[in-house]
Amino acid sequence: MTRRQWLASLLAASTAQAQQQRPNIVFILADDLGWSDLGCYGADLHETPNLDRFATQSVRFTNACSTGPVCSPTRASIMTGKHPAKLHMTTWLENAEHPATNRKLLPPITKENLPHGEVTIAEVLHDAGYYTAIIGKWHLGNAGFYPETQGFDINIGGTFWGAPPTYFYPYKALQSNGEFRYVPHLENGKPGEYLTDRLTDEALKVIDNAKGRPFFLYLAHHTVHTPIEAKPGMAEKYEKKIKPGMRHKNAKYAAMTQSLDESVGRVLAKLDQLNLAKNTIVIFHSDNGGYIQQNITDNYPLRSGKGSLYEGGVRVPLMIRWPGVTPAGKVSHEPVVSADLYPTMLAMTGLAGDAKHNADVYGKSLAPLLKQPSAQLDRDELFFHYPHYYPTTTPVSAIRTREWKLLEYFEDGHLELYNLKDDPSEKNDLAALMPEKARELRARLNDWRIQTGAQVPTKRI
Ligand SMILES: [Ca+2]
Repeated sequence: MTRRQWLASLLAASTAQAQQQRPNIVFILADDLGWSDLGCYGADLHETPNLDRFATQSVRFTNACSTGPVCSPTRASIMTGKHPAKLHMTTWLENAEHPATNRKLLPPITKENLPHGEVTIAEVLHDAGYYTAIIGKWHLGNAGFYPETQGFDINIGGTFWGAPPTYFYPYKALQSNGEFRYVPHLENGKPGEYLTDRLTDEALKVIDNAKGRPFFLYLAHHTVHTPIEAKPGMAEKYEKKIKPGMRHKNAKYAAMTQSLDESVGRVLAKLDQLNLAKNTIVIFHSDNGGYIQQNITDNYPLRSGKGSLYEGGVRVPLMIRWPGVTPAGKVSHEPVVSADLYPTMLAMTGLAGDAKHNADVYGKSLAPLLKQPSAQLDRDELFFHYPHYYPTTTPVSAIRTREWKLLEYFEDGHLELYNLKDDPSEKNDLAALMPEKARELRARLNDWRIQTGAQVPTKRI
């Protein structure tokens, strides 16, 4: 061996060792899971023993918000750390280029595809030697913009669509609008096979296939999004359990939540079994508040649900287990947002990412809170922007501080002001009583919209 070869082999060995020392990341994202849907967040009907146990091993956030009140905006912010308003991806993809034209305002036309120029967390991790896999829902672009083009080695199931046609194999069906919808790469299933279980099987294979390489497993479950379909025999237990006065009343939804919980239990058990838990960060989160139409769920004590910028639309579960760092079973009450997870993942893996991209990142690293859950971040407010219609809302922006929340509705410009400390259910609008506070917060919100280049709705002619 020449000296040059010897040096090269030494360098390769040390690079491999550095890669091995980097922690794996398992990021489990639930779809439409509401803030109070889990036992450890106060659910009354649902049973989630695995997630409740995970809470005792993690830092659990009580004021975590999704960056958007619907699917795609939050997912874009997780992938890039940027605000959906900055990305011009403020609504779900199927809605992006076809805004409502029969309402008082005309919502902006927004982007369907996450641009290739964005540096996704998968790209950063992939470039650092990680084996990167998405299992489940993508919802960030058409075929030319699928996960394979954004840093993922493996894509099982990720497409343009935001929901499966059915949770049962073969996961394909003709929709009422004539569209044939399917979930790809799940061939060779068995009749009766259930999507949440199958995606978990695929996730476990990723962990096996990593074979010593650091891995990033983004398990983006479709559950508990519609269609509300439970595994046979699982809903009956909840039917019997429902009592008058319970806030959750949907046995099938409860069963779907149980399937999600079982998936988390299987993934955590796999990490234990392969002795990987000590070097694997696990994040559990949801992409927006619970869906309150059709009596599916209830985000009590929070107001409203998916689509809305009241707390029920954006407050979601978030728990993070960072081995050797997070104290077990602690709670952080600091307001945080999904976009924070991008810089958090950089901090946890010790990777710098792309300086130019990072300059436009909205999120802040949660590492200080994961080390010291009673700490506060150096950030005074969070901003939300949804210039679109949904059954729960008209176009709206919001600013929230640790104590205050102001919503500005675009149709008539009216402001609503709530004190979240005294009034977490947002029942008492203080805007008329405290006009100075409302004006101050409105000015900060407006400044942020201008700085961010947020798209706003226009008057219909
Ligand atoms: Ca969603």
